[in-house]
Amino acid sequence: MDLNELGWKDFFQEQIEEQELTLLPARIYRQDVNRYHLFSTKGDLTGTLPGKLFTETTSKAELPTVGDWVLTAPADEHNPRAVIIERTLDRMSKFSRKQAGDKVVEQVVAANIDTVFIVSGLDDNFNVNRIERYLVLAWSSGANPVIVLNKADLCRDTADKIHQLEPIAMRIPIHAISAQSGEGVDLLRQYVESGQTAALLGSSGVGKSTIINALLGYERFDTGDVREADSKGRHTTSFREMCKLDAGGMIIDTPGMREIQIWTDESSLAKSFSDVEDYALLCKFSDCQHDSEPGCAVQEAIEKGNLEVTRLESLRKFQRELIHLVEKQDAGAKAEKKKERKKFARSIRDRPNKRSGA
Ligand SMILES: Nc1nc2c(ncn2[C@@H]2O[C@H](COP(=O)(O)OP(=O)(O)OP(=O)(O)O)[C@@H](O)[C@H]2O)c(=O)[nH]1
Ligand SMILES: [Mg+2]
Ligand SMILES: [Zn+2]
Repeated sequence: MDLNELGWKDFFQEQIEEQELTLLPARIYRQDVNRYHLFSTKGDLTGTLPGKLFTETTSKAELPTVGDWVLTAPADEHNPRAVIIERTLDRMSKFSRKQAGDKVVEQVVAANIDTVFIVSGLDDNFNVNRIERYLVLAWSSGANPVIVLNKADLCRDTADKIHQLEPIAMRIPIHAISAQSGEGVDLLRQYVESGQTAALLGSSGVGKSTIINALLGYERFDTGDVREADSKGRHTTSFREMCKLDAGGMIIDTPGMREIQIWTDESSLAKSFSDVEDYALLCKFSDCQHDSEPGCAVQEAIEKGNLEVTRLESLRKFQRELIHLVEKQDAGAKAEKKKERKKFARSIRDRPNKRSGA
């Protein structure tokens, strides 16, 4: 494999400093705690992260993850496959969510991806609100979202379901496929040509691993049954993994997400709702809340049937979530600072007194 096939771009080359030219670039395809599996021009490698990288990192999201490019040095003269990760290169894109649970921590699910496939089943799994939520995350990632509706073989009203997605998808491509019969799978190949990287995201049981197997032409990943009652999956895939497609291109399988809590910012949210935002620019007042102000272009578009009222409602809901997220983040940062101040005070208090000591 040459570097370009692995997804190397000028963006990464430009980050390499003179003194790093002897280091070997490699790309993480799987992570087991502090053991990284890497693709490189010298074949597969296993890398570890030196302790200093842990202590120097201020947030978990900065640690290398699947899809990341790292610079490596040999770790063991007897084992050419073992390397030390010296540095993670800046990311071109990243798909993040808020880590599940209470803590306000960013989890980077996949890095350096060109396309995010948002996968949904056309069975009982189909849910417009959930797809809208994934789109908010995808728009914040810096990669291009593509909606994949799988299990077309189980659905009799595919055209109607695509129609339901039109207001939220804006101009994003929507592909209805069946990974099981193979129908439409080839439509996805245009996003994973040589040098490109895509990640599959979606709930458990929608067929992410089955789609990759169909693209590969063999059963590379385990797949699992869904519950008949509600089409829910059983969380068959338990770790993220990137693999190479024969025709070029890299694809990342991910475990089905239980919660999709947003991790975004104001400007990315505006991108996900550019339909509403385009009208908002035309409102008479620049701080228009789109309620009952005179000259509100958003309300006018809704009245004329050019914009679905649900889009404005969704935008407001996500804005509230974002405010909540930022508040929790601030509170978390404050608590962290307080803890640090206490630790510092303790260290001063406990410091042996040089003058009285000796
Ligand atoms: N009828 C039908 N079943 C499918 C299709 N694609 C996948 N399945 C089935 O759906 C079930 C779940 O597929 P998986 O590929 O394991 O789903 P997943 O998204 O990887 O699920 P997790 O790994 O749990 O996140 C399996 O029984 C597949 O055989 C399809 O196009 N049509
Ligand atoms: Mg899977
Ligand atoms: Zn307005």
